[in-house]
Amino acid sequence: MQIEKIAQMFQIQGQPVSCKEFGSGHINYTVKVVTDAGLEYVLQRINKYVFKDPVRLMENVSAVTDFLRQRVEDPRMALHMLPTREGTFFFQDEEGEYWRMYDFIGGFCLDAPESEEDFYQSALAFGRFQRMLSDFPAHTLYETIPEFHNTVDRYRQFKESVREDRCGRLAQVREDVDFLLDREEMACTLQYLRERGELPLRVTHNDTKLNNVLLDKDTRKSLCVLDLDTVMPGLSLHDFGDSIRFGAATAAEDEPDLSKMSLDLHLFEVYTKGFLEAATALTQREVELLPMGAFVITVELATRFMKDYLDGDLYFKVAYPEHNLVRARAQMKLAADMQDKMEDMQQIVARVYEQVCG
Ligand code: ADP
Ligand code: GN1
Ligand code: MG
Repeated sequence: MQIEKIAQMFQIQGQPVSCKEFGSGHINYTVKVVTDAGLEYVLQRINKYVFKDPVRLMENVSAVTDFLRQRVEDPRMALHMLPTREGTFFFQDEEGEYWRMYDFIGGFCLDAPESEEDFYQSALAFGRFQRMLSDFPAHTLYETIPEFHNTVDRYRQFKESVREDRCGRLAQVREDVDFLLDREEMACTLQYLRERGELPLRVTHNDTKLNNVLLDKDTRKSLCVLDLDTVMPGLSLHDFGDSIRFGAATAAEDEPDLSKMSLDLHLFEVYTKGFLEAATALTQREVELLPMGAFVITVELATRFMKDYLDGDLYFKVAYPEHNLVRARAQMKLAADMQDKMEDMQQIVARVYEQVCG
């Protein structure tokens, strides 16, 4: 079915005059739709391989966006979904694909911070997001990807792919696999604490990359958080950690030159400040474990990229055949640097906590 036709299934104003793929997400197919009435929309095809029940996923997104819209002063600070002409929040085409439509929010997303202020703004956005959802009824949320940040389970899946070696790629990556296996115990720390009830379960975003935050094009202040497909009960430490992994790294997530990849401690400090200022009052334990959150999520993602490489690139969009391997290695290099800088990070957190909450 033509993309223009799909766009017309939703309650848009005017006729589509342009439909262009955009954004740099790894999961959904995203199109910007412009109409002859001068309005702009975002049309997305939900990835059915990743999200097994798109209808329940859309119920989550709809509940969360409704909830947020009642709490923000500027409508651009929460996503707004457009219903179809039949009044549902998704359209299913004849191939069984699910589509949804958002109002386009005038602003921009960054794949790397251009200044420390950009990164600070994203910390405020994710911190606010967590705070605003602190009284959302968490039990009503469907788990869109079960065990999404259960690192123990991620390792189980990774080891399964290593055993199966479906594409015969293992021989080439033995050392990388060993690197990850050597860090399994440490990477599973947060999951063990979660299972023992030592960390509070909160409504979290679970995919807190910088490019999931929209910045205002004039003021560069953060407007809103995007990509709500993985909003589920989870750990604040994963949200904090994923932002650090992506935004406080000295190179892109898929940098092939590993000598360029490390953790920027100054950016780590900048984000910590914004997050502690805006997030729900974190427990002492959560605050102490923030640096561990960064390490855990980085190793976890490395196992996910490596698993996908071994499986033959089924999950993440890839631009070239070795892309997942390059991504995995970049994350491993970053994780190793985080391990070396663990004490520095802990000192920074203690200092910032004293300034912000002391
Ligand atoms: P993915 O799961 O593939 O990452 P996202 O929901 O993050 O999908 O969307 C991909 C990109 O599309 C975002 O990084 C952002 O640039 C852009 N985008 C998504 N929704 C909107 C919106 N409502 N307004 C403006 N841009 C958007
Ligand atoms: C995916 O959807 P996107 O591109 O924002 C992935 C995240 C990874 C990220 C790595 C649903 O995020 O978990 O951390 O890629 N999302 C899903 O860039 O798996
Ligand atoms: Mg995204």
